[in-house]
Amino acid sequence: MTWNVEKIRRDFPVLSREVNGKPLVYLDNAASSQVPQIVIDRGSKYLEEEHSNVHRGVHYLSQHATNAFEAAREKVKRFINAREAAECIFVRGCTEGVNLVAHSYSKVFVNEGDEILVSQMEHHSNIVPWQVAAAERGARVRVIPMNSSGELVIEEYEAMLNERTKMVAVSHVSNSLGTVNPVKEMIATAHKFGVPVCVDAAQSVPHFPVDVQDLDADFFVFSGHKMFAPTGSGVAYGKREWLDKMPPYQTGGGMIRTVSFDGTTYAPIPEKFEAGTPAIAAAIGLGAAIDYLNALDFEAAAAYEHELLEYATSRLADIEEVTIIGTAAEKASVLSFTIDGIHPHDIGTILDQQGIAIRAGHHCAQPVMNFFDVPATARASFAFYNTREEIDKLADAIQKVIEVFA
Ligand code: 7TS
Repeated sequence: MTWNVEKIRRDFPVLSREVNGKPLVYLDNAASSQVPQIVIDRGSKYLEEEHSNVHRGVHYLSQHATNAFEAAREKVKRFINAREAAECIFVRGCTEGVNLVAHSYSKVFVNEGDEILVSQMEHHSNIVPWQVAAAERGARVRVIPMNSSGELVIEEYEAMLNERTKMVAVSHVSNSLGTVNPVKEMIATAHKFGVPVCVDAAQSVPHFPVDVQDLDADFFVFSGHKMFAPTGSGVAYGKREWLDKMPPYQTGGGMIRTVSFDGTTYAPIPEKFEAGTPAIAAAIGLGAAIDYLNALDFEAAAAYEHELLEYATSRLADIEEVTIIGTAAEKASVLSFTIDGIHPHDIGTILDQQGIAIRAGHHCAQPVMNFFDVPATARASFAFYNTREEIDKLADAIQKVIEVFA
């Protein structure tokens, strides 16, 4: 293993702090990942030396800010291998991105009696916008089922596609189960029916390299703050052939070509979908995070992280009282579990006393909790800066939780 995790950890200042008198063990990366020093420095530099509005001024700072903002878009384009930077819309995060796609797409392409497919393991962010958009258009949302391992039932998915289907919305990686869905194959099947696919990539882009052209994704949406960038950054990628036909999601300054009281014409993409002053510092920070990932061996990072997940899975599987929720053959980063007779919130609280940060709750995936008939799970989620020692601490702390409640 060539991955030098101790060296990598030094890039992330927060990882050396203590919490509750113990060294921080940060295992809540699916909620938000930590930020490396070079991303922090890039944000500070913008605020100290370059801050100005974009796309407006002729003055030096504004041009500089515009260049930095558009350079970040180019970095996003290369990172996901989009055909053109204009297909990469800056949004506040995955939630705003899905709302943009759901509402704007549905206004043109979804009509009475149509169907939108979402999977049973989606985050609420990839369910509710589709429910609302479908209701507005007289369409209905249908659910692609999963099995007891937390894998989508692909035969049933294929049987659900028909001439009424107008969209498939599916996560690349489930935030509550860790399942890696076969989105490339699912997209190919949807395309046989002429149906576009919106991939919720919030939990894939931080964990392995992605390629929207190889996947042939129609839309591909993610947040910056789960991929080592600041909050307020995110991307809604869409193929130009769709985005050109979709109406603006929000309107106002920055997205127009001409405005008069007789009517308004819109700017081309990406501006058409970027009304108002964008989160400039956050977008530049996302660009810096991409630089950081590009400078790593991201494939090696993914392999290391996968090994961590397997190690953690085996450590927890050895504890009799623990039940792992989500046992798909293909998984990334996420380990959800329950302990007989102990509420996940109590697990989370006791672990926090040991300096161990995990998430306890429904993870914005209540349909998943209902499916497994649990109110909530405890969830450890990993990044390439976590270590086997941290997983040992997690396993030991879980033993302690069981002893306390015995
Ligand atoms: N989609 C998935 C798969 C997610 O995991 C999340 C956030 C979102 C969408 C929404 O992203 P946001 O940045 O717009 O909030 N998931 C989590 C989580 O698992 N714990 O906290 C947030």
